[in-house]
Amino acid sequence: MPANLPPEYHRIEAELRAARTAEEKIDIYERLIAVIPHHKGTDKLIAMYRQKIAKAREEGERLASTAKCAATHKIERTGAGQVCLAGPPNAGKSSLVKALTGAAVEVADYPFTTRQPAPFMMPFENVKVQLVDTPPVTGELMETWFPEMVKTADALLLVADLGDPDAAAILDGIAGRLRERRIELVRADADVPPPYFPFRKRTLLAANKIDLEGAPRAFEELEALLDGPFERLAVSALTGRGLEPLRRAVFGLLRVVRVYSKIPGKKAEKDAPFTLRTGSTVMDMARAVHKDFAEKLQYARVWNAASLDGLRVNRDYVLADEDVVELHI
Ligand SMILES: Nc1nc2c(ncn2[C@@H]2O[C@H](COP(=O)(O)OP(=O)(O)OP(=O)(O)O)[C@@H](O)[C@H]2O)c(=O)[nH]1
Ligand SMILES: [Mg+2]
Repeated sequence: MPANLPPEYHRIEAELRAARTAEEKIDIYERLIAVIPHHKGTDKLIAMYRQKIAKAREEGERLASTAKCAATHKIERTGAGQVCLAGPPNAGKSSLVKALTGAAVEVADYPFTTRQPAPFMMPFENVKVQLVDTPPVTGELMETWFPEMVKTADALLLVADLGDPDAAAILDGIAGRLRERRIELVRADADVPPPYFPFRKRTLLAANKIDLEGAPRAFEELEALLDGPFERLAVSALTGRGLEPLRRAVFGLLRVVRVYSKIPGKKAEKDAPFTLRTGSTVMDMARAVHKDFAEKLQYARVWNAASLDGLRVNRDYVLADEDVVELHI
């Protein structure tokens, strides 16, 4: 047991004895990780709690799936990344998903139209981003599975209703409720380390219904009132205004680069990029292509629109969006 654990650690640890459900245990493990000072001597302890969280989640999911509800709330990530929507009833979440993906999403002028989370694929240039449409949430109304879904998504798209004079208060309520679950909403360009606690979620705000009379003014007011540090875009699912910048910004939330693999003597396949986390190196790309490449990689050549024309680089070279890479083994 490493030394220098603060007194809160022992207080929180004592709560474990009374914890019954997987969710209670996860909550305690998360709080323990939050108070453990992070340094070399505590790595193992933190890793142990992470493992316990994973186990408790599995246990929780097993139990919940027998109750047949949680299984429908877990959505497997596909495409370049997963972005979860969040917003109050009738804000236009499903309308935005429908407009951005072209899918047949149910939309109606009464609240609680969407009952279950559901994934849809949004094309952006040559990649697809998974958008998860969700049932409405507010500070008062948020089922327990919702924060868990936000935690596992790559990023969050908050949707505000510019037709609602209380839009700012409602968004603050949502952010507050998520904060209670240790989810902190941060800017799209914020650094998000591995899931230390609290969870940091890159967030974008789509202020919808900018077509309504008085909405531009409501948008300005929202800007002035809102607490969150995230970027805001005024959009209309109805008229399409602002949707292309929104599409690009949603892709930007993922913080990935698209890189193209090229075979010597041939052209790059631009319609099938690899999507890698921003900051990935040539070696990370080799791993994504095939394990043989990762083991035998000697060097790579890189082309890009900006300046490189077949430059020879080593494995640590950090790739930029749209780099063309020829791996040599
Ligand atoms: N004027 C205007 N109306 C919109 C816009 N987007 C959505 N709406 C309308 O707002 C209503 C609610 O839209 P939905 O997309 O179902 O809203 P939602 O947020 O998914 O609602 P829930 O599923 O109940 O949470 C519908 O009547 C839409 O036609 C918009 O940009 N402008
Ligand atoms: Mg909906």
